[in-house]
Order: sequence, then structure tokens, then C-alpha cells
Amino acid sequence: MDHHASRKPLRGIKRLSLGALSGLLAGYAAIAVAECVSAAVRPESGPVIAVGGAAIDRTPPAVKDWAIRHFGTNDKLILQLGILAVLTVLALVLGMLATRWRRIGSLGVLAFGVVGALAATSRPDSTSISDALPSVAGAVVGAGLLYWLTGRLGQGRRATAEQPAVITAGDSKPAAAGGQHMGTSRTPVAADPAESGWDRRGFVLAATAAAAASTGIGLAGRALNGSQGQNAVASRKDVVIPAPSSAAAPVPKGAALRIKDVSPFMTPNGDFYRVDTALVVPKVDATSWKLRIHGKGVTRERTLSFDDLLKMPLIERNITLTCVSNEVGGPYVGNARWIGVRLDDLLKECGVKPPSQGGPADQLVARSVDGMTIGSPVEDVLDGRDAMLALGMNGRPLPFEHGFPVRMLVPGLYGYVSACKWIQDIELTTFDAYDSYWVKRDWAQKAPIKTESRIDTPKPFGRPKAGTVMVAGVAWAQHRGIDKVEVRVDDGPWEAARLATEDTRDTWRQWSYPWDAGKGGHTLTVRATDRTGQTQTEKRTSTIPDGASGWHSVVVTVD
Ligand SMILES: Nc1nc2c(c(=O)[nH]1)N[C@H]1C(S)=C(S)[C@@H](COP(=O)(O)O)O[C@H]1N2
Ligand SMILES: [Mo]
Repeated sequence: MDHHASRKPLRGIKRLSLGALSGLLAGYAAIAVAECVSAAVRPESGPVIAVGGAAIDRTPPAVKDWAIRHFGTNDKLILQLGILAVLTVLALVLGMLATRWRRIGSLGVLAFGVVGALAATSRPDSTSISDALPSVAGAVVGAGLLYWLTGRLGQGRRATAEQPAVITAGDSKPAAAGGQHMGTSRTPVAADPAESGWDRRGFVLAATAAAAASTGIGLAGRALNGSQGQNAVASRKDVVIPAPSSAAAPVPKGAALRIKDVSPFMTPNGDFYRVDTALVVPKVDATSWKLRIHGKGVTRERTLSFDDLLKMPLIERNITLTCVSNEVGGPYVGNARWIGVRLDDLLKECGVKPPSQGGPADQLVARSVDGMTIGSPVEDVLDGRDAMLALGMNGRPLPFEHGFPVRMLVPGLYGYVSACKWIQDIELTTFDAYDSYWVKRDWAQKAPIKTESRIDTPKPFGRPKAGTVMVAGVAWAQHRGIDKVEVRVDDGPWEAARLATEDTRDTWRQWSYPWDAGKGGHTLTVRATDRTGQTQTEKRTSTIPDGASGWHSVVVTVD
């Protein structure tokens, strides 16, 4: 570059590239500032989380189901990476636009701030307009930075005193008729001495400073966020769960078949499936946690603390939880030993009666700190099954991912109608009066878990050796119990599998079938029969609206 270059405005590809870089830096600064402010306001109010959450709220059930199926628990990471990729492209484009129309570039950044603010305030967990702050603050800083940086590139518009304006298509009408067009004002812009030339040094300095400052601000935000979670982490470490007054019977010896590759009878916490809409796992401080019970037919409203719950009689139960989004053969099912307070006792103390005894409420709506609402039938909760407010999972306080400090569980019902994590409010109402989160999104109001069975081994497209091949897996029909599992090879007859000893009717049951396998390709199919005598239907249905049905099959090649 010759020494005159710094006196002239920068043009061409180089101008566009530096514009794109300015856009990126502005976007980076905007996100960093927004994330930092969100740490002070509320972690969930940051634009990426808010837009992601709003996207989740608005995703059609079929797409959400597809995402869960293809990305599993990574669906949220993929969503956030997707949002960042889109933001990156937009930042590049706005930066390039700003090389010609500085104001438009900055207005574009501000527009994205508005989108973030709207998303943050529209989330179900948003209770305050302050949730708009992070997006607004980030956008203002980003817009300002873009304006400033692109100013260092010199006046890009060619409508200067020396050079006649380039006539664009939109500008080709006579001035009198055309009036003012966005960004193509006919008025020659007075050359601003500070901005008319390419200020290389100024740009490099400004860009470097902006990048460094954004990184610093972003890291500060992270640290702030981390320290806020610390109270919750400390409160979890301090939890000592008293011995239950009603312990679970030991798991019968024969409940676990000890066959390689069959899901363990008890699912370790770290392996337990996780399904929720939370992009940030809520970190709730147990010492300040409260649960309010109120609504129709509640004659004695109550607000309980975590300590209140610890002082009540505790029950310990093994319960198998299943997600309605679990495909036939899918992984969203797990069995754990839970400790908690009986929900029926608690509700009866509050004066709640089941509809069958004249109670006015037929729906119990549980609400979480992240705004999730989950509606369960009051009749089921009060029918004597072990519905509980769980505090412990496999001998530990609930992990944060699984609802610390308290979650609800109702054996026999899919998680989305029973298992509210991070619960903070229970309202008695009716199904007519209120649709919970998933019901608003086309899932069924009521959803007992369907009888299902799964082949865990051999794996699909496995290549077992000819001879005796152990076919084995799990079957579940919570609160009814599994009475029979059968296996079919190709189009052969149904053969009874051996059933492991039942733990309780609320838990899954392992099964196995020694198969005398001949060489070649074979299809193995499984079906279960529950204690009501119902055999699992062959009819394949999708997970929407109330859970998948059909038989699980595995194709293998015997060598
Ligand atoms: N607050 C909250 N609770 C929730 C959900 C959620 O998205 N938010 N998802 C529900 C669903 S669909 C299921 S299947 C279970 C899953 O519980 P887990 O993640 O502990 O396995 O939690 C339920 N409780
Ligand atoms: Mo679920």
C-alpha cells in the first residue's frame, strides 16, 4: 500500500472484507456484553439462550421430535451452534452493508437486539421486562462499535464533492418524483475530515481494542454466572437426606439378569436420560427454595421450604421414568431409586379431594422455576400410587439436570405429564380451564405410559456367531406390571422369553431368550403383555400425541 492510501477512502474487496470483520467484531461485542449483563439480570435472559428457548417454544412438535431423535441430548447444543452460525452470517452481511450505509448496518444490529429482547421477554419463565436488558445493551454496544469501526474505513459513498453520485436503480427516477430512498439520499454528504480517509492505524487499534474488551467482558460474564451458581452448588453439597420412614424393599436378586449389553436394572444418575427445554440448567439454591400449593379446592394453602420437606416422613421407591418422545426401541427410559414426600398425603393435608370424591379440581399443574408447566390428573396422583415430590435419586440429592432441589414423579405417567423438575408451584385446576406447556403444543392432556419392550442385545446390524445367541432387553408397563415377553425370529412363531424377577409394577423388567441362531440375515422382534392382559400393539404410531407404539425389531446377520 502506498503512503497516499491512508488519505483516500478504502474501496473494493478490501473495504468489504474489513466491513465484514467489523460486523463480526460488533456481533462478538454485542454477544459478550449481552451475556455479561444477563449474568447480572438472569442467566436465561441472554439473547442466545432466549432466542434458543423461544425457538424451542415455537418449534412444531414434529420438528422437535425429529431433533430429539437425531441429535438426542445434543439437540440443545446443535440449536445454540445453529443460532451462533446464523448470527455470524448476519454480522458479516451487516458489516459489509455498513461499508456503504453505515447507519443501516447499525440499525440492523439494533434490530437483532429487538429480536433478542422480544424473545427473552416472551419466554414462559420471564416475569420481568428487565429480561430485555441484555439484548438491548448488547445491541447498543454492537451498533455503536460497527458505526465507529466502519467510520475508520473512510467515506464509502461516492457522492462526494469530487465524484458524482453513482445512480442506483432505486435512484434513477427524477429527484422531484422519487423523493428519499433508504440509504441513497441525494444530498451529498459533507466530507467529514475525520472520516473521509482510510484510517488504517485507527482501524487496527480500534478493532484490536474491541476484540480484547469483548473477550474481557465475556469472561467477566462467565465468572459472574459461575459464582451465582455456587450458592446452589453449596446448598446441594449441604443436603443430608434423612433415612426414609418407608424404605424400598431390596431389589430381588433375580431382577438383574447380568447379561452383557442389557441396560442395568438401576440406571446410574450419570447415564439417566435427560429431556427438558432448559438451555441453561436451572441452579436453584435449596436454602431459599419454596413450593406453594394452591388453587381450586385447596382449603389450607401451604408454602413449603426444603427443610419442611426433609422433616416430613419420606418414602423410598424404585420408579422407571419414560419420555413420551421415546421411539420404539429408543433410549429415553431409565430406572432409579427415588426418595421423597408422598404427594397424596401432602395434598390431603391441604384439603384436596380427588374428583371421584367430589373434589373440584381434576388437574394438578406443576410449575418449575424455568416456567415449564406440567399437568397431571388429580385422580391418579391421589389414587394411592407412589406419587411423590422427590429429593433424592439413587442415594444422592437430585442432580441439577434432574431437577434439584425437588421434582415431581407419578409412576405410570410419561414425564411430560408427571415429572416436573425444579418445581416451585402446584396449582389445582381443571383440564378445561388450563392447557400445560406440551398440551399447548399438540400433545395429549393425559398420557399413561404405553406397554413397551426393547431388544438391547444383539444390536441392530450386529454380526453374532452361529449357535446360541442371547437375545435380551427390557420391557415396561409402569403401574400395571409386565407379565409376559415374547420373541419372534423372522416370521416364525412367538416364543416366550424368560422374565427376570419383578421388582415392582412401577419398574421395568429384564427378559432374555436364548436363540439357536442359524447363518444368514434374520429379524428379531419382541412384544410384551402387561398385567391387565393387554399385549403390546403391533400398530406403529408416532410419539405425538401420547407416545409411540409398535414392536421393536432388530436385523442381524449371523456369521
Ligand atoms: N422443568 C421441566 N421439567 C420437566 C421437563 C422440562 O422440560 N422442564 N421435561 C419433562 C419430560 S418431557 C420428561 S420425559 C422428564 C425427564 O426427566 P429427566 O430429564 O430427569 O429424565 O422431565 C419432565 N420434567
Ligand atoms: Mo418427556
